[in-house]
This record gives sequence, structure tokens and C-alpha cells, in this order.
Amino acid sequence: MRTDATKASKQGETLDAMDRASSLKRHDSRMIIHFDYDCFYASVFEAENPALKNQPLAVQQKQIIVTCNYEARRRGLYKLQLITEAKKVCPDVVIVLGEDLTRFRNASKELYSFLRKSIWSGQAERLGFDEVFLDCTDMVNYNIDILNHNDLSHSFFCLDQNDPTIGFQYDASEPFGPTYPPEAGAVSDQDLQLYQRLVLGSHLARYLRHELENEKGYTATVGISTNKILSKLVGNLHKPKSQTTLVPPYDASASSESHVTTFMDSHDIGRIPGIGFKLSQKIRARILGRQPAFDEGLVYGGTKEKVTVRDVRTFLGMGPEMLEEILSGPGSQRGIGGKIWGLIQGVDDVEVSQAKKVPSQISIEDSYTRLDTLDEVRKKLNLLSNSLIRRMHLDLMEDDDDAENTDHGISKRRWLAHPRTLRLTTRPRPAVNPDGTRSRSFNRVSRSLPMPTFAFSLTENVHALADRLVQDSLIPCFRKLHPERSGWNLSLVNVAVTNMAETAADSKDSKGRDISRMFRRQDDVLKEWRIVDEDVAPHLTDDVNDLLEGSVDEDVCSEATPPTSWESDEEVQDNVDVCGRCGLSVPSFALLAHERFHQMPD
Ligand code: TTP
Ligand code: MG
Repeated sequence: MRTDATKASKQGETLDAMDRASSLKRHDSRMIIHFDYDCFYASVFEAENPALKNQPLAVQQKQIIVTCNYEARRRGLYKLQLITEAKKVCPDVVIVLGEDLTRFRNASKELYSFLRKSIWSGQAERLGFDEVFLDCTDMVNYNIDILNHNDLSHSFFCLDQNDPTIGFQYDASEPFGPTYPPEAGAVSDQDLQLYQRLVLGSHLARYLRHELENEKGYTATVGISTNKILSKLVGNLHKPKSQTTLVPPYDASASSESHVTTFMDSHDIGRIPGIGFKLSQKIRARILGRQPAFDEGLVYGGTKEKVTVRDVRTFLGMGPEMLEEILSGPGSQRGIGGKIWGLIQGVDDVEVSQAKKVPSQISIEDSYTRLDTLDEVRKKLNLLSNSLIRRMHLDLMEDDDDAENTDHGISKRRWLAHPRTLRLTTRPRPAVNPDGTRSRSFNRVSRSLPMPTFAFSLTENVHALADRLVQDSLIPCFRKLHPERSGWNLSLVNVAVTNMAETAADSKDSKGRDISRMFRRQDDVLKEWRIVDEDVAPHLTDDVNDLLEGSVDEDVCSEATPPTSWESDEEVQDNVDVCGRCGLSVPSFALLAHERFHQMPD
């Protein structure tokens, strides 16, 4: 077998870069399981009405199918298809409206809560509505210690340290389900421990997937590895209702190449979580030696330029310093070169975060075909503000059930946190070119201002608060953002609150009461879903909106994609990936669907 070293030198990889690669520390002691629910929105409707399961079911937002169930996919429907086309292909398709996100948000919270309770560490992190990371290191380590190495195929996975009878039987001599690579070959002594832990991780993943299906009726596609980036990416290999384990070696040796390297190398650079649209374009430009085209042609007819992780990794002189030089600029993160250098090699030390009590931002946005008058802007801001305040009430408040604070037995509400900043963002549409075409723009502009305190009123109703927010804060802010009275045309408006200040400390209550409330909350609320993350705003992507140009502009708000630990380089941080084929930016959750778009026959 060729070693990584000989292979690399063939490709002109410098020794220098190789040294740096080998100096990267991979933390292989964790066991991370990544869940991606299958056709999530459609499954939510099916869970509400199981009769839909046997019918082709599609979920509509604006004029598009955002997802459809597998019966519909079997009949030729796909994500991001126009409704009109879908009806032609499958006239008996059942179409349900998915513009109100409440049911998806609730289902997402319920499934998250279920998964979190199924593991010991409590380290469960939601990414978007339909992805969850679980840190199962402690469960796997415990079960490694109780393995009977003389009879691995009759093992028992213990799910409760206090009760050895609770668990399931499994065959610990091999992983459950598909692996990457499919034919793993013999495991070296050096890799045996990691391999064994991954085997246990794969069986735990199978158990959790089945529990999710049996108890909640949802199927998922799962990835098993030692960190977030690897578990998320490897899960994509077998969809739906399946799982994939990335098996060792994770490091190259004289006799074998690293499966992590081979796996990561095969990805387009824009597919790596954490490398947003702008970063990947900068990297492409250096590798190609010219500006990568992405803006030509029709919506889906852009360039097919592909720059893989391998192209980047083996580029002459490539390493953390070169990446730092390529990527640094105004506002860039310090040490970005080293971070990205690690990510493209599957190194990701970021912990699976625990549930957060309050989201770090709430963000509501909508996109428009044409928005070019102040009157219309005022109307849209009003709708967005109404949604924003409703969401603040839902996500930033709790019942204040202290006896002396109840009103005839009905609990009053109290704020868990006050956002300190209000932010208005717009995405101006570039003017039409002389030849009638229009350049694509992903650029957003934003302004922040202090959150006005009247917005926290518990007595005024939502409509009145929204009116005042628009009049007193958002319209003046808008005027600063767009000083010209006319001449602009906006394709998107986003209103967000950020910079949360938790209120327990400055509560009027005594310290003792706060502590008792804290314990009560731990008992009551921690068990259940609180607010784990910024709720995601699955919204139609820029390209999909372009596709819809000319269609009716609907006043449906969606919540904006939150920043994640894999931050993006967008001006307003969005969880955006770039399509490897056409270079368009697509929210991470929509990337696979978008790619399928390319595979469509003309
Ligand atoms: P995905 O994970 O892309 O799709 P999915 O879960 O429906 O299907 P799959 O089995 O292929 O994973 O997106 C998650 C949800 O996000 C999806 O159910 C609907 C929603 N969504 C949008 O709101 N807009 C979009 O453009 C896409 C693609 C999805
Ligand atoms: Mg999904």
C-alpha cells in the first residue's frame, strides 16, 4: 500500500506542510454521534397524521417544495422543486403548508429533549431544527470497561450505571451498519482501542435511532466519530434511515493512510462546516490562481468549479500561515488560518455544548421580490416586529410562580433575559445591468442600536409594542441604513435581538429566592426543553428566492439561521455552506437538497 507520505510527495506536497499536518493534535478520546432527521418537515406532518405516511407528501413554502416524504421522492419529487412541476410529476401529491414554523420548532425541541435524556452526559447540541450532536464518551467508556473480551459477540450495553439490567444485547466484535471506508481491513494494535470504542458508539447509535423511531416516530441518518465535524460529515454517506461510522486509522502511519485524510480530502472545500461562502471563495481564488466564477448564468447554471480539500491541503506551501494570509482581513477571526487548517483535516476540538438557558439571539427575517418604498418597508417591519416580540415572549420568559406573585392562582410571567441590542439588517438588490441581467449579491448591511426598554413591558399587547418598536427604533435605524429616500430595492429584511443579559441576578427577589427558583428550575425545566439554541430560521435560500422571482411575495416570516460554533464568514453570521458545483451560498441544512437540484435531468 502506498503511504500517505509517498502519495503526498507525488502530488508535490511540501515537507513543510506535512510537518505541520502531523503536528496537528487530534483528540480521539471523545465519542460523538450526529443525528440528522429524515425529511424532517414532512415527518412532522406525518407524526401529526400517520395516514399521510403512505401518501406522497410535500411541504410547501412560497411556491416551492421545501421537503417531501420518501413516498413522494420515490415518485420523482425532490426538495426545492417548484410546486407546479411537482403536481405535473405526481398529480396526487398531498401538499401541506409549511410556512408557520411553530410545529417544526416544537417537534425539534421534543426530539432534542428525548435524545438528551437518553444519554448520560447531558451534552447534546442542536444545530438547526433537524440536527443534533450527542457526546456519548462516558457511556462508551463505561461499556468498554465491562466488555468480556472472550465473548464479544454476546455483549450487553449497559444504559444505567445504577441498574446493570437496563440496556441491550449487541455484538461488540464488529460495528453496526455501514462504515467509512466500507472495507476497513485489519485493525492494527495501535488502533484497536479507538476501533473498539467506535464499534460501541455504532451500536449505541443504532439503539438511539431505533428508540427515536419507536418512541417518537422519527427516523434519522446518523454519523459516528470522535468529533463534531467528522460525525456530521460521515453521516451524510448513507441516507436515509441509516448510519455510518468512520473507522481508524485516524492517523497516517508507515503502513497505512489516514481514513480521516482520505475522507476529508474527497470533499469540496465549500462543503466543510465552518468554511462559509466568502472564506471558500478566497481559498478557491488562491488555488485556481484567479477569481473563481460563481455569478454567471442562470440560477443553477453557475460555474462547476470544484476545489477539493485535497487540492487545498497539497497546494505548494499550504499550511496555517498561508491560510491566515489568504483569509485574514478586516474583521477576520484571529488564528483563522490554524483553525481552518485543522478543520480541513478533520480536527475539531469544539465541545458539544450543553443546553443553553436562553438563546444568544432571536432573529426574524423574510425575503421579498420587490421592496422599494418606505411605506412597504414600514408594513414589513411591522410584521417582522410582531413575530419578534412573540418569539421573545416565548423564548425569553418563564412563569413566575412564586406564591405572592401570582394573580388569583395564575402565574405571572417574568423575563429570563433582556436582549440589550436590536439589529436591523437588509440585503439590497443590485441594480439591473444594461443587458437586462442582474448580478447576484449576498451582501447584507446592518445597524445595531440599544434595545428600547419599553419592549419588555408586560402590560402592553404585542401589536402595540411592535408598532412602537417600528416607529421609535426601526424606522429611524432604517433611515440611517438607507439614507436615500428611494432608489433601493431590498430582497431581504431581518430584525434581530442579541446580546442577552440574564435577569436572575438583578431580580428584585432576594438571593435566597433566586437560588430556590434555580433549583426548582433545574428540577422542572432542565428536565424538559428550555431554549437550547438560537432557533433556526429555515428560510428559502437566496437562489431559491431568485428562482421565485416574479412569484407572489408573501408576508411569511421565517426565523433566520443562527450563528453556530462553526461560524460563517457572512456579514451577518449565517450557517451557510457554498455549493461546490455552482458556488451559490445555501444554508447548511439545504445544501444536500440543493445538490440534488444539480442532479436533476434537464
Ligand atoms: P434537510 O435536512 O435538507 O432536508 P430533510 O430533513 O427534509 O430531508 P433529508 O431526509 O434529505 O435530510 O432540511 C431540513 C428541513 O429544513 C426540511 O425538512 C425542510 C427545511 N428546509 C427549508 O426550510 N428550506 C430549504 O430550502 C430546505 C432544503 C429545507
Ligand atoms: Mg434532514
